[in-house]
Amino acid sequence: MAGYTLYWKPGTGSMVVEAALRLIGVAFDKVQVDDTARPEFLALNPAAKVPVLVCASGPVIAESAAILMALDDLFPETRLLPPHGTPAHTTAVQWLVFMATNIYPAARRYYYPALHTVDTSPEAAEAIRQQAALDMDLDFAQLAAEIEGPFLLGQTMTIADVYAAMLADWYEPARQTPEIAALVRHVLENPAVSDAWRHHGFGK
Ligand SMILES: N[C@@H](CCC(=O)N[C@@H](CS)C(=O)NCC(=O)O)C(=O)O
Repeated sequence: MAGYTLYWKPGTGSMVVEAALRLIGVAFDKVQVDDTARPEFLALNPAAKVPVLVCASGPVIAESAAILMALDDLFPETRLLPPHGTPAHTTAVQWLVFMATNIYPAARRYYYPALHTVDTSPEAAEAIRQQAALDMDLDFAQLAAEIEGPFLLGQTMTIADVYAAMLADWYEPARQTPEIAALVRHVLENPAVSDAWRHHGFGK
């Protein structure tokens, strides 16, 4: 058994965690979760969501941004994020949290609007979906305006760039933004990232 086990599902946010593990180059096992409501999986994450990373040393970590920050702490030499204590580190963490708490949930409302209202009418679901699109338009515009180019923080890719590319793959209008399109192109030039991208069925 490897030191890390990634619980994953195609097309989901586990992609960025797989990319991080591949960038680090550490051995890891993969467990595909077909049903997040199964008791064995709920014991790992009662929120019934992937990704989850189980570390052989003990910790079980849920929440994509938390997993990435934990991996950065464990393997600082990989530079998933800029060095601790630098302004660049703080900025990268800010973007990670911004994306995880704003864009990721908006994408969920966009694709699964009926799960986000007690009103069962098609009109209610459509209203949720339209608002989610407006929210993502604003959030991606904010992100695009801050991209130094080609990556968020300039010439060096961080895991926040991979996160941004993942979210953009879920929302076509984001990919029309030239700054984001360029970021995605550059992110995918990294073989570790493009392997995780393909394995998760992104880019379709
Ligand atoms: N805040 C969580 C969100 C995770 C999330 O929403 N995961 C979705 C897939 S993208 C999920 O597992 N949904 C339940 C399912 O697919 O059964 C994170 O950042 O990890």
